[in-house]
Amino acid sequence: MRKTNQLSLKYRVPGAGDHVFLIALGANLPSTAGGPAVTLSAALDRLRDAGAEAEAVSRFYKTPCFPPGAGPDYVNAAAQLRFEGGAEEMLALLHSVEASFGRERVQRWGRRTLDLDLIAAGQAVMPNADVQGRWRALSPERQSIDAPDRLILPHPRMQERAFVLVPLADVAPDWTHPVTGLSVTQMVDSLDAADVGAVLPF
Ligand code: A4P
Ligand code: MG
Repeated sequence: MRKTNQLSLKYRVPGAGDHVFLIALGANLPSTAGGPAVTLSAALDRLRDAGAEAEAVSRFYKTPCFPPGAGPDYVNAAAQLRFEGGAEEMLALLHSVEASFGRERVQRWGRRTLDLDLIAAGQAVMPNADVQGRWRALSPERQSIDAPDRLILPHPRMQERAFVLVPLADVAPDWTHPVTGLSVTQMVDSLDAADVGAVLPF
């Protein structure tokens, strides 16, 4: 019985209970608001004003640019937001806030005034476990070339990024990935120690 419940929880479609969203924030260029850290704070204010209030915000971190040499160091953070809408609406709001701080999508993984990624919507898996798994398994060579044209949840690169997971561990250490079953703390522990050590409080 217990097993059945766990399975149905694991792959259920997003629904009314998925109003808790985890997001990652990053910037490595100044915006109209100011330097990257000022931009991240201003973006959280903008999200609150639009109805997506942060229930928890991580410390801000200085992180080396990935891929190495592609630009200046980033400031990264994570937040848990409460928003009375669906995941697609949440992503649209994140994109509109990015645009309002001057984000231009010129080059994938390029420099940016503000990047807001939707990491998770509760335990939702989108569009389904099969497609999420294919994006998660993408080879490193394809990762910088292929970008999804639809919302993928959890964010398919989250488990390999110290600049996402270390801040996320401040706000949701016990959140578990609905497909792999790993907690944020376990995902941090499975990263290269040097990558984790390079994520420093700002
Ligand atoms: N998309 C699909 N699912 C999602 C989701 N869960 N969250 C779509 C956000 N977007 C999602 O995203 C590319 C496409 O994925 C969009 O059409 C979106 O609708 P994007 O934001 O336009 O492109 P991106 O930000 O360049 O790509 P992505 O996949 O978000 O890359 P990352 O992993 O965010 O990498 N180095 C440091 N130190 N710190 C950083 O924050 N960030 C990046 C960007 C590279 N290097 C970095 C950092
Ligand atoms: Mg992004």
